[in-house]
Amino acid sequence: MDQKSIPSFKDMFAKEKEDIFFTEMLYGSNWGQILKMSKVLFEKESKFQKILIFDNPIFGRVLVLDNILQTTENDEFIYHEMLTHVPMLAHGKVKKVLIIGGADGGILREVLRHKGVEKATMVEIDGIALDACKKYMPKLSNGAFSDPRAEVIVADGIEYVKNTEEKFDIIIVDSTDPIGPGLVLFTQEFYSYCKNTLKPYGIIVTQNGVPFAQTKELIDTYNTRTKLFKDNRFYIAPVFGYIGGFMALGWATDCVKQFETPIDKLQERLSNISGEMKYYTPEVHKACFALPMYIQNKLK
Ligand code: AG3
Repeated sequence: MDQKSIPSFKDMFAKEKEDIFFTEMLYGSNWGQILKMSKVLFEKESKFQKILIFDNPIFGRVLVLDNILQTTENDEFIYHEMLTHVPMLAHGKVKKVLIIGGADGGILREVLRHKGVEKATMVEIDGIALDACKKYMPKLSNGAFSDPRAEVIVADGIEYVKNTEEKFDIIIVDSTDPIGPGLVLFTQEFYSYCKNTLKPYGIIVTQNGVPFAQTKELIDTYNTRTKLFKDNRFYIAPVFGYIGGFMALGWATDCVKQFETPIDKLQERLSNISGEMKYYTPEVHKACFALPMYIQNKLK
């Protein structure tokens, strides 16, 4: 089904009595996933991308950008906890965090759970996506946008890291896949600006797709970042809405000891975080860096 030929999902609901489905074909035309849309809440084409928000009985509210599922209310905790707490707890003294992307506010919410954080700056390119998420997916940010420690800037992430004089302990790149507006966030140029924006013990983490299906993305990122950082590796988490098994999350830093933070330190630092974890544990933190052989083979 050609998504572009559909004028409006809302119109279809008005006319049709049959169920209506969202089809995602991220990995080419041979494999995809479909989700029933029990209700469409928002549909709009911004300057950067096509935004769609709908309800699904299994996933809850779902955010889709350019026909790719980005996050869902019911499985978002895995991705947002792992992308946030793994670098922040490994570091242990985080005061300033930079988030690139992350319109839904899930990363901002997790960052601000850390009591030691003084400022979280989020740079999101698409103001329309940001407003739509605030309005239709409020559970994701859960009040984070009104936290006084949050600074939200609507701007291009690469321009921001190129020009800012601020330095951060952690940079979290919560991007789309390397297509459309997200593409530039996978370049050597972008990573080198990020490196300059990190403090001495700083760590940058990124989303790097599903290795089984997006192998080139994994290898390209690995090769690019090996040129820039002393420690460059991936860790894994299974995110149900990102079909294809484990998702790879990228980790890069010049401070090699961050990777070795012992489990008792991680445990101790957990007390500086408010609320409960749904996925992260110090044991999961240690284990997630152990890569299955099919992934290791790609990184030789
Ligand atoms: N951004 C990552 C979406 C990746 C989709 N890729 C895939 N299915 N292989 C998520 C944004 C959540 N804040």
